[in-house]
Amino acid sequence: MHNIPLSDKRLRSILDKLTDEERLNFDDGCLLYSSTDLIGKARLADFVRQRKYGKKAFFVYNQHINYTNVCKNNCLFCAFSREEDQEGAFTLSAQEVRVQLEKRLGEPIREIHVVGGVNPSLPFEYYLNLIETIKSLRPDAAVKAFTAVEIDYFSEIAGLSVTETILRLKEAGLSMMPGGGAEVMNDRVRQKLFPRKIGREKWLEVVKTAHLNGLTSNATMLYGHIETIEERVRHLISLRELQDETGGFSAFIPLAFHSKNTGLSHIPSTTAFDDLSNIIAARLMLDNFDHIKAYWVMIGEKLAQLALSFGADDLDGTIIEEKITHMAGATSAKGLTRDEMIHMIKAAGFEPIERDSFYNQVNI
Ligand code: V47
Ligand code: SF4
Repeated sequence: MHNIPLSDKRLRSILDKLTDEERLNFDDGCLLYSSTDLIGKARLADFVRQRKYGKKAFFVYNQHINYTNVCKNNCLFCAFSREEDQEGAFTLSAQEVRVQLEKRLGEPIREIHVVGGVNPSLPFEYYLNLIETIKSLRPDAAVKAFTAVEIDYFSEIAGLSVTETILRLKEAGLSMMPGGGAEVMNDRVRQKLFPRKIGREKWLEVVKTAHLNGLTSNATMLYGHIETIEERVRHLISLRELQDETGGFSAFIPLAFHSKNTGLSHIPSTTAFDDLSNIIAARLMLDNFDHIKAYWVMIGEKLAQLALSFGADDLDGTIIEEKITHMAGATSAKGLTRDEMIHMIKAAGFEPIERDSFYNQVNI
């Protein structure tokens, strides 16, 4: 281990800490982003990745349902949302969700990933009914639904505490929460990009409540817009601190900003260097997170495959019909087959492990 070649000598102190399994600090995090010794820092991330999983790489057979794109939050970085009366606005009825699920009933789907906008016209019962409908058609799949943003909103319209709201959703069949809506947990960034959406304290509080009530969740960070390296590192440290308290996070997913059709369309695409540096920094800073996902929808299939050697251990899933990133100009496929995922993983020298939402291996 000590022989790992590092062109950037400043990475040596990080190597020493990793060897001793010592926690990295804020300055280490900043160095992991700013050092241009991409291969050196990748070796550090791969060392930790292999210590945990060897050559295993996970994926899930999943399906996405976006139930509405009507949203009152108007985040500047979003190409997905619409006003209620705007062209292209949609809200799926339970029957329409049923039809989407029925189209793929023959496939061994393990996870249904459900998210939508904050739609002022829907009552709390709509969401309970949505989960119940999915569960009735897919009793064996985990329903991974609603970000902290949505759950906070449900508690407001239902007149219930966040705990009660979560318990009602659990009773209806909710299994876990996806990691969206965190963006960059920082007031400066929030004021400029998503002033109407919940901020750091609320996001962390809702997620903590979910964890304390028996739900696991993921966490994300939207990078590549106006945030600084320091703001990214503080975001990671906030997640790490909550994970120390609850242990409820399952995976972290860095989300590469896509600017097309957004209020920030002048911002260029993220670079491969930055996409991979985000995977590396996440793997090394989030020492208490089991899984780091390379989300192929956002960084493309080819870079996601390489990310497996830069600290990632999971490629998310087959998906089908991704909308949020494609409306913002993503050029990746809208879905992949199981065979394509297996091929991507094997061709990179890794062992594909098909998993369920809780990282139990399932037989192929
Ligand atoms: O919350 C919105 C982000 C998120 C854009 O938990 C954008 O397993 C890029 O959270 N460019 C939704 N990103 C996606 C998400 C997710 C994806 C895959 C797996 C999991 C999981 C979670 O996408 C939103 C927002 O942060 N987003 N607009 C955009 N233009
Ligand atoms: Fe609404 Fe989410 Fe888009 Fe923000 S990112 S406008 S909360 S759908």
